[in-house]
Amino acid sequence: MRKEDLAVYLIMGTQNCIEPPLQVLEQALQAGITMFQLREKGEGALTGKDLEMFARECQRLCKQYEIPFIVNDHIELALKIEADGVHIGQEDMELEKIRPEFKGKMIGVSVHTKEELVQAVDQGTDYVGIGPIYETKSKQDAKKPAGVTFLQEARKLYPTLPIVAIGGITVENAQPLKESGADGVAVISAICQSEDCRPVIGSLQSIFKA
Ligand code: TZP
Ligand code: MG
Repeated sequence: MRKEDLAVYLIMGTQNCIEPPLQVLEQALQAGITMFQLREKGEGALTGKDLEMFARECQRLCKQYEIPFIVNDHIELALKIEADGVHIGQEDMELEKIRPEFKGKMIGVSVHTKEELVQAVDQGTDYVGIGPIYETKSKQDAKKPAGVTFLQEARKLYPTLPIVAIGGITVENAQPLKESGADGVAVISAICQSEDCRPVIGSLQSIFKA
């Protein structure tokens, strides 16, 4: 994968948005997000055919703007609709097991410890997500905010690994993440809960695309 794709990585599910989700996604694509992950989770989350239909709509928009379309957790769905990749956590399927089905596609893994990081890299992850860096309201079972220490450590260990920082990231607190070695930031609320996501995306871009 291209590390540049991680610069401004939008994660979104229908439950995250204050405006209609497809409208949020299209506006974010227009404003210049570099990657998109559909993360449909929690109370009222779409399932089955409804989820598939929504995923296909998101995918169609991402194709139109030539942005990678990643599916969180739903491995079967990602395969069925031929998404550009999947993102998995430590509780999900093991990377090694799914790699054969995702040859030539992206697999991203969330890691919180050095052991998890080393394992993900050894198993051939395309990128890792590190966080939560700051306090987040968007993930119910989020771990305690970890700050930048582990991010810095990960960058030292793997100078060329694509790394995206996640958790409570806003325009105001993003700069230290660049300095700590992140290739980009993955955000939910900074975009989905904003009245106008365009200036947010513009500012994040100017930090990470520079
Ligand atoms: N994983 C770690 S924190 C988080 C996820 C999915 C939520 C990030 O959302 P926000 O609103 O950008 O803090
Ligand atoms: Mg998961």
